[in-house]
Amino acid sequence: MAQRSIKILLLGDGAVGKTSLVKRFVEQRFDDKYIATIGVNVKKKTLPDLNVKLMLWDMYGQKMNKSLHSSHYSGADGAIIVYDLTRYDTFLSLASWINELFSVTGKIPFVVLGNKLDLIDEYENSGYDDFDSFIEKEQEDVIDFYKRVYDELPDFSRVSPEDQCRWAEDKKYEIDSDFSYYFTSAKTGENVEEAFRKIAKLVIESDIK
Ligand code: G3D
Ligand code: MG
Repeated sequence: MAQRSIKILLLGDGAVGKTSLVKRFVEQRFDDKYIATIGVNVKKKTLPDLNVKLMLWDMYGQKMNKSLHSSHYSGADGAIIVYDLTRYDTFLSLASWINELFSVTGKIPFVVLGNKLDLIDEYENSGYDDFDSFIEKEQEDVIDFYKRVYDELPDFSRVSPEDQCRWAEDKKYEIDSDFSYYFTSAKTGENVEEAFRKIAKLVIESDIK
């Protein structure tokens, strides 16, 4: 079968780590020099076992440039929507990124990444004593987010909010559904490969349906 080319958008507020995640996944490295992405930068990576070539569209992450964004959305097969675990405002932006995306593409598969997992240990201003309590709070927020998205976008996923909530109790770092969620670090590489492969699989599965 011919290799399928899949267009994946990287979305999320500025400096959450979109460019770093792509670099980690495609080039297996991490630079801590911050070069703001201008417009869009497309990187490719083939996953031979899945017989796909991922076209990763790394978008400039400021919301002021909505029309610029939207012009790149069309034809997208899936999205990776990133927030920064150390900046709550970037988490609150998730819903608007999804709404903006879906207004152009309709409902397409996506994964949500809470990035900079490596910083959580050192995160001084969180108000939480330790990593576990931070993660617990983060999970509650994620569950709220899922519920909100479900209210706004009924029928999107076959997985019920109750199933998502079970995840909170299990304290896993991933929800295995159309709504996949990972905590990642572009710096250490934790969960990066998993997240990019997941979106590829979700797109392939959504084709078969
Ligand atoms: P963006 O493309 O979403 O705008 P970038 O974000 O990938 O350019 O990253 C913004 C900043 O966050 C950069 O740091 C980058 O090194 C850092 N960063 C990205 N991912 C991670 C991560 O997983 N862990 C840590 N610790 N830092 C990360 P600077 O300091 O150059 O602004
Ligand atoms: Mg960037």
